[in-house]
Amino acid sequence: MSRRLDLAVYLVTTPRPDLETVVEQALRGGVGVVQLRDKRASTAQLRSQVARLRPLCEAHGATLLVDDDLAAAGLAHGVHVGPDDVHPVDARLALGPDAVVGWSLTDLAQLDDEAALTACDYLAVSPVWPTPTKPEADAPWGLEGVRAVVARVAGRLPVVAIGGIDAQNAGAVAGAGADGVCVVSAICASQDPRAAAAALRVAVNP
Ligand code: TZP
Ligand code: MG
Repeated sequence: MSRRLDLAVYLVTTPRPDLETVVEQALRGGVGVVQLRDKRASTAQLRSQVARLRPLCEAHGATLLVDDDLAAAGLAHGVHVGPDDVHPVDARLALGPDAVVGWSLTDLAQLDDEAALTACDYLAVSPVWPTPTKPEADAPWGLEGVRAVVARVAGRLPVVAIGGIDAQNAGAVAGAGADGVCVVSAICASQDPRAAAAALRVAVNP
């Protein structure tokens, strides 16, 4: 990975007609990573969304990732995968050394997978808290889980957390050692995505 990766405030998108507007506002507010996540979209649909979002992200020095779909991620800056998706080693092989590869952690045992850790650029503790945005998510880690993961990989890989994070609790997530917070609703459900992103940035880096 040769890109500068600013994980402090990381937006995971949810499908909506005005996605580009929300992403642009969030970028203005200081989002450093945008992950395009749409479980129902085809690869062709994801690729056309990437083509529209990538210039926006690059204009703000931000990184655009795609959830799970390697063919679409090849047009972006990288991919985010979970434990049930393509393995990080295979993602790295497919996308090459310059791509960003992120990996969701739902179980501490994943940290025993040395090859996966070597292939990744960051880890995402998922979910830190229960969230209506992803009711099917695994058991929540809580802040203790964030601390446990950070203790295992500190100095090796940056760690972000996702699930139920907002401007009120983002400071606690950073205080537990996370390098950044990933959010869907704290930005996407806000009337003012720019202000919401800016508030998260202040909460993470007061
Ligand atoms: N993965 C784990 S929790 C989650 C995802 C995609 C959704 C997070 O949404 P929100 O609205 O920020 O709680
Ligand atoms: Mg996935």
